[in-house]
Amino acid sequence: MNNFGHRYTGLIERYRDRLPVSESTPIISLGEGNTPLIKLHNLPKILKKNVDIYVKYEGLNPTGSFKDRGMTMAVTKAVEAGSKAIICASTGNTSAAAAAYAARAGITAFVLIPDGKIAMGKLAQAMMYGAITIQIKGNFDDGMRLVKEVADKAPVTIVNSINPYRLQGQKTAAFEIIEELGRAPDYHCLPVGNAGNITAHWMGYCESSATDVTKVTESCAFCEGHCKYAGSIVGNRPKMIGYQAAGSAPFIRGAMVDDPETIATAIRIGHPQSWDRAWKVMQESGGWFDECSDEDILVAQKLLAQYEGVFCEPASAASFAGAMRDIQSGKIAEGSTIVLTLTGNGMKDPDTAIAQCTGKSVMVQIPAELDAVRQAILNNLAP
Ligand code: AN7
Repeated sequence: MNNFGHRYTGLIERYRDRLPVSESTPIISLGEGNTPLIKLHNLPKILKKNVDIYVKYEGLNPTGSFKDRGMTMAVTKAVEAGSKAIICASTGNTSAAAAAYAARAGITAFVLIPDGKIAMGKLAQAMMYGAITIQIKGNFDDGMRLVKEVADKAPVTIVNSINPYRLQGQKTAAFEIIEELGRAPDYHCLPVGNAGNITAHWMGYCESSATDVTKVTESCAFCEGHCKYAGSIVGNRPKMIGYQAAGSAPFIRGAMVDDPETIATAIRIGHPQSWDRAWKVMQESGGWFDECSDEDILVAQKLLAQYEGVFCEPASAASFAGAMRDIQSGKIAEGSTIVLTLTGNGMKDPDTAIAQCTGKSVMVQIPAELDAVRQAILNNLAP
């Protein structure tokens, strides 16, 4: 069987039957979704634990983060409803995605970003895609409050994750994972900011397991509906684990945080919009929240890059930082299959990356002469 002539055209087309669109909905897509699920080969050996770890590399979406999954839906529905402008507050990735999908749709994007606290690549994206970029003297939470207030007073559609279509699009990542593994993983770890993504993944897993059960009970030739699974949702769903940066960890404190701080600027959020829903996810899935220090996050980011060739941004590395600790302590059991969502591409934040990689072994400066190059090679070959 070959796939000649089959062009992937994005997650709405692929999962049309599980998303709120109709035949006449004008789909705004950049071919998002269908991201690689990469099995880690080297790091599990270093951890000396018998676990299967897969990373869902969402940094390979069209604007470099998982936000594209939600934004294709949110902008599609905004355009369908006749909206001419969208607005969001953002720590950077939502604004990049909103700007790109608005450009694609021929509408205006307004993005509110925290002054000086967004990674350079994300700022470049918002500006280059042509969004009206509004820097506020405040943090993400201030921006979110303002966006909610202004949307009542101006003709703009909010495309933050309080827009329900965002989570609808984002749930498709869970569908892709189940299709590739043939089942849900035992654990699914994500970095948490507003907690929209962890909520969306849980929705996706629940919807999938419900359809699987219906299929089993309807098509099973043996039990005629009398087996132990009949009428119930079988538990092929993961425990969901949410990791926050220690300086921005309202779910760990059990209360909102007013002055969130972390090097992982994407998750520098103290007032999560999906607070209640994320607690429910933990209750239903049997998972947990935990926190990671900035230092652990940066170590995890570098390990993924240098041992597996996978470059994610700092916020994304929180999922690996936390998982490493929980695998080592045995809280995540040996023999488990674990999926980590790497939410954004490392190239979004070159400043943080380069700052970690100074030092002789990484950057060698020499004269432009053959002998000096030869010597640099000999000095730096692995033993
Ligand atoms: C790389 O762009 O909130 O828990 O405004 O960019 O669903 O909020 C970004 C969030 C994780 C957290 N990783 O996801 C924004 C924004 C990366 C992110 C998160 C974000 P949620």
